[in-house]
Amino acid sequence: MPEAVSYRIQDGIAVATVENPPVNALSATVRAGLLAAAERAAQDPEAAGLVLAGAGSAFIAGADISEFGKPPVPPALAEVVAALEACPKPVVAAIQGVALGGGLEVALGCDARILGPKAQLGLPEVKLGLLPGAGGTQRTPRLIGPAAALPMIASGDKVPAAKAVEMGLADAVAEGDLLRAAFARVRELAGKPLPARLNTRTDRLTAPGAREAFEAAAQALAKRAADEPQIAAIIEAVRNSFDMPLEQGLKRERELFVMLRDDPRSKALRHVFFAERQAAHIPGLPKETRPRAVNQAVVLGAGTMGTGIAMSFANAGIPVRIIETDAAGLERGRKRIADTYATSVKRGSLTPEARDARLALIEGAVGLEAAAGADLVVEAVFEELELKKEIFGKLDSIAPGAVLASNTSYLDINAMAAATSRPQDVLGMHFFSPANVMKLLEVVRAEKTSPEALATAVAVGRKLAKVPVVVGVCHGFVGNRMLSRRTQQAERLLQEGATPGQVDKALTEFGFRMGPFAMADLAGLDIGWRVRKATGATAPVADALCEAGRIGQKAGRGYYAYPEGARAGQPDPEVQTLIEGVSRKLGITRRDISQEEITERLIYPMINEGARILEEGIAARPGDIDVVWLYGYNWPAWRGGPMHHADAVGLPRIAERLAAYADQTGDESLRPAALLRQLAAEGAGFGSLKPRGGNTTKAA
Ligand code: TC6
Repeated sequence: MPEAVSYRIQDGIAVATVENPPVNALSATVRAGLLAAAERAAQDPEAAGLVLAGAGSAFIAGADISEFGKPPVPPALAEVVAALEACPKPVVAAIQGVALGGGLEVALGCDARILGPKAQLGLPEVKLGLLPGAGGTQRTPRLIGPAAALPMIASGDKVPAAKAVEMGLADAVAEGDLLRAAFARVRELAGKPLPARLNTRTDRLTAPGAREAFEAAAQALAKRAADEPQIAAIIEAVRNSFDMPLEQGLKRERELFVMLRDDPRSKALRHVFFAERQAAHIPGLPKETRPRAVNQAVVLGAGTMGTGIAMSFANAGIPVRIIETDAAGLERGRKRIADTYATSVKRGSLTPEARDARLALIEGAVGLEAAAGADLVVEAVFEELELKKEIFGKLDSIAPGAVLASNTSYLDINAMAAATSRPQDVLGMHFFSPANVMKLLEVVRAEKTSPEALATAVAVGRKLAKVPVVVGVCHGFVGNRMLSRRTQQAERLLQEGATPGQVDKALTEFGFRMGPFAMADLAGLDIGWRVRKATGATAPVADALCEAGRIGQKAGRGYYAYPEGARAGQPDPEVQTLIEGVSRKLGITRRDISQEEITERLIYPMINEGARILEEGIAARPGDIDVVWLYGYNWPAWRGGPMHHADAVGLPRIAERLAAYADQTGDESLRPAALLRQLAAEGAGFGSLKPRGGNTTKAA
């Protein structure tokens, strides 16, 4: 028998244990092992029944996602489940950890599911753009009823042990030893006629009101079903449990699974799953590196970012001190925090007790001296390099031993590090606004940052429930550097003939929740204006809007008009006149611009900048760039991130379009980057690149 599943007899019962670290995914050898165990137990005179168990912390986390898209290797999972269901002896799943996807489908082939207290059951396939493909859509409704099965499958959320028993998804939570409890269940069932298994049960389907309740649940998903193919497929498959015998229902489920699996949207979501996990594997980090403990954090600055960052620490249970230069600034920060938590309590997402516990972890202080005793300092003061250098110079001695991080969005971390006597302790921790909500954390590794400091920032980021991505020093790092290319093109498209509405529509139809101009109105145009004035940069349309007092929603007018009470902007003829004036002044003849051109001119220059970022080693992998865009800028997950999208479109096309736009507009920044041209010529994609920066180590 393949060793990924061991088989032994204990107390007259066969125990098959899945041992395929890290999460006992159902690779081909595990499937073969389970099938063999079911067949062996059926014949084994010493076995009164069979218990399935998982070694380590997971029962079975599901299919091995990395196998999807490769030629299938028998046995299929459906065959394994059918063999369990055909076993003439009782079969019990002893579930101590996660039983997800195919892992739960295996357990549904058993007579009973006995749980450990930490067990979690779920069918998360929907999050990968799939539906359960080994009977989950047919057996779950037969076990808990279609009206309960549908939302469970459509949400993909994990169900904790006690709730699983309450729903009827599992039989009991073991008191004491799980294996003993599973054995007891086998003995209860052994030697008598076995209760009906899910392949023959129909009582849940024929119960009075079952169909009506199911249709109501399906109706509640109508909007999602229109947008997400897997939701429509899940509804269809679960509905089939009423209308088709099991065999036929399973066949249709399989067809739907294959259709979804081969859809580029599911491929993109699977890419996201692995890209997010790959980001934790950091190049050049020695294996023995251990993060430092962070028991006290300090945040400098009680502005929007500082308070958001402080809340992130408190939300994760880490004591945090916010420092301001004066009492009034501190008070404004306190109010901002109190208001944010009050809104959460009002919405019901936070209990008053949890709010009080969080507030108790946040203290305020005036003056930099209060940074003494910190294990980690996150600086979030004004974006002025000289000010930051001065602060870092002082922190050096005020907070000895602390990791010193800057939340700067653009500025040179190497220069800040050079202002201290211990540059190895300095790095960037770039949060995204609102910092207590957004999941992205760019961890900026400066020239002299030590592995230990880097590991500390990554570990803290994880504790804060962020997705940390390690990037190098450059203006704007990964996310904002690419964003600036899009912003530049959005402005130019207006000058050349597009309207703000057309530009925004191109991006919302691409899948973003908001276009660049609606976003700019929401964030306020004045900040960028101030930066441009300070650096001598110009954006003629944006500048003209600001000069006319149109600084965004807060002024009731920006790229759009916001008449009293309107949340969504409305096109404003005054803006059109103003843009046309700018075009005239610049000597540009306005033209009609197709939506295709608008989309390509917004997206392809970002990809081009991503290629430069990879060339320079600022990001180690294209997947890291994708993760930055997914969690920092709400890139639509089903498009997998900009670099995955580029591979899906094909690099030759992108290189060719960029060259054509560079010729057409004379804008040399659009010229395809060397790496993009090279990969396009080789017929390769970004996905074929090896990580930069040496061997990787998974951050602890
Ligand atoms: C399905 O079952 C369909 C069946 C139908 C068939 C016809 N496959 O997340 P972590 C790796 S669809 C391959 O960091 P955690 C992961 O890449 C599947 N690899 O740990 C990482 O590798 P690394 C339905 C997998 O403790 C390592 O394991 N199931 C898989 O925070 C640790 O992962 C799911 O969608 C996999 N299925 O969370 C479940 N799962 O060390 C997906 C994990 O090289 N998995 N890996 O970086 C999860 O939700 C979580 O991984 C977890 C563990 C809750 C199992």
